[in-house]
Amino acid sequence: MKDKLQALHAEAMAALATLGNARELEEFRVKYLGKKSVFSELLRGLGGLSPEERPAMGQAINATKATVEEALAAREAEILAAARAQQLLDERLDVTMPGKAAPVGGLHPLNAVLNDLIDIFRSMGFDVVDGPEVETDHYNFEALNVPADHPARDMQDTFYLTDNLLLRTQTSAAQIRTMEDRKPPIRILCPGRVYRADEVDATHSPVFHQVEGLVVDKGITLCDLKGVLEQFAHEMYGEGTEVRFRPSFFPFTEPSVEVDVSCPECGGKGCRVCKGSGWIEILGAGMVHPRVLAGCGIDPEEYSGFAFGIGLDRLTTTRHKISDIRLLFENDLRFLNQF
Ligand code: 2U9
Repeated sequence: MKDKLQALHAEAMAALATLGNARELEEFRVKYLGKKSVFSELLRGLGGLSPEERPAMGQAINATKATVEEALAAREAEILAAARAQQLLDERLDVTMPGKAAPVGGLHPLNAVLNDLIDIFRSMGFDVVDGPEVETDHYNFEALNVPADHPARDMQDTFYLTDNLLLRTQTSAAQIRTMEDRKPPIRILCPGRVYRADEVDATHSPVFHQVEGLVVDKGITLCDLKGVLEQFAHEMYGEGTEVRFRPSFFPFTEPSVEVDVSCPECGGKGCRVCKGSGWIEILGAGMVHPRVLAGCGIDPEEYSGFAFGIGLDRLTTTRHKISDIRLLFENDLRFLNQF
């Protein structure tokens, strides 16, 4: 029995060294240390020994079993430690590695130019107001002193939805609404999308963008208009920019002007951008027609105002030397990624 015990001990220790995972450990435990294990079988065999031999043999079996149990616990700890080390290796995170850059969207060039424009006018005390794109004939034309026979009112030039509803052709309607709602002093900027039934080409789109401004207060004169628009031109195109005002005509302003700046490309010498003239037109403006003020319940004897309109699309194409206005509306990432 002693030999058998020794052989079993050697066998168990050799088997232990080959164990590699939790399943093999469990199989070992059942085979050598469980109720039906080889050691239990030996203990059961004690009955066949003489009463003198029995205690020493029993002790020897239990002692051997205890060494195997200890060795098993040690092996189990080793395997666990190895598994943990492997896991740590597998899950290692190198925090010094460069991260994966998430692509970040940018501003559309129209919005970037609009933001600059808004910043400039905000610094002069203007509020930004919004209005509906579907307007009534009254707000889009009638209230702006646009006569019934004006070409803009023609079906050919305006998108009518019904006899009375249309897609706004200018953002002025939002300003009429503001004048009806607020008492002067009024200093507002109205950026927005407008519509005209134009044929599409490199310089025309049926959908385009305007930024209109309006100032109404006591004692507003053409001098105020000139001062504000000169300040705008200098901030937009640089201090040295020259500004000139040419007489013009709009039904909603009297007198009316068109405003040119010295060509930002050639400084006024003449180039392709200014078509050799040295000037580029940037906006139209004028003193709000007394009939427009009166129509909104503002007494033209007491108050006066000036208004201006800027074509945002043309401002953006000249600033970035974009040759075709259609590029602003196609959302082609190859184009947009350049800004
Ligand atoms: C009110 C009264 C008057 C707005 C004005 C212009 C002149 C003008 C054009 C610029 C380029 C339109 O987009 S464009 O084609 N606009 O020349 N706009 S005065 O006048 C107003 C606005 C509101 C109540």
